Amino acid sequence: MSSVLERLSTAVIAGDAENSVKLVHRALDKGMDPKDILDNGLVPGMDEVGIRFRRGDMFVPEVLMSADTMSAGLDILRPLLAAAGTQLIGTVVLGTVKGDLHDIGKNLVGMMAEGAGFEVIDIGFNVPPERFIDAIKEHQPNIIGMSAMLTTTMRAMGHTIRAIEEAGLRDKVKIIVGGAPVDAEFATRITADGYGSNAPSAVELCKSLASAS
Ligand code: B1M
Repeated sequence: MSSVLERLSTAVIAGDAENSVKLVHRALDKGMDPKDILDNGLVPGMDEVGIRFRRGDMFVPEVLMSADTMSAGLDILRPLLAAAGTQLIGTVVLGTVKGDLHDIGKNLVGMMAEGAGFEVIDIGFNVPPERFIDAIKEHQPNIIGMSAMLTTTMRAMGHTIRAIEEAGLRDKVKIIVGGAPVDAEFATRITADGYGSNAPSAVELCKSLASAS
């Protein structure tokens, strides 16, 4: 018989939110530490989802269901973790840049980053540079993540980085970019700190940047 935490990981992979909520409650009833339930139940499930998505064995709708399942479990644990003063890995502010209304990919990155243990502040789509700047001042994130899906809006990423520099905040954050028309060469050109080709790779990048900061 597998452990509650193993079954919780399996529920996340299967996108079975109802079961994951039951299993989180069962683990808490057994006296398990909320951080242990997060680190050894929910997170390994979401890590496996990332691996399968990258391999092409899972597709966007399934990943969204897994992310919802992860969020359902996290909703129960979040107040308990906060009460225990548990440190999350870091904070990520995410937005789709000015002029761009596409947010599905950005949402996927946010859900997976949350699943990996980040606090995610989603500032939406069509976000002008000044809103990114306000969010840096308000939330003091480790990482700013910008998404763009149009060749016409990817330029707004560079404008946003310049605005963050001009506001004197560039050394306070790492900046990553992603979205279909964006690539690593473009990211380097606009002086971003990194590029994620998909949601799992964006999360891996966030983890390495947060641990280095
Ligand atoms: Co639009 N659209 N769209 N659209 N749309 C595209 C992007 C397009 C490629 C379709 C096409 O022509 N074949 C094309 C862009 C062409 C170009 O610029 N080269 C296009 C166009 C032209 C337009 C309009 C201009 C159409 C019009 O009105 N004439 C218009 C623009 C509106 C605007 O933004 N100002 C428009 C509008 C829309 C809708 C509003 C109808 C809708 C968006 C709804 C929404 O997002 N809530 C929409 C959609 C759905 C698409 C397609 C069909 C799907 C996009 C999507 O969600 N993919 C898209 C065609 C396509 O891609 N097949 C298309 C799924 C998503 C999971 O993938 O977003 O790539 P993606 O995210 C991936 C990675 O890119 C990466 O990780 C994600 C998951 O692995 N990633 C990041 C994304 N952000 C990241 C951030 C990171 C790291 C990784 O770090 C921070």
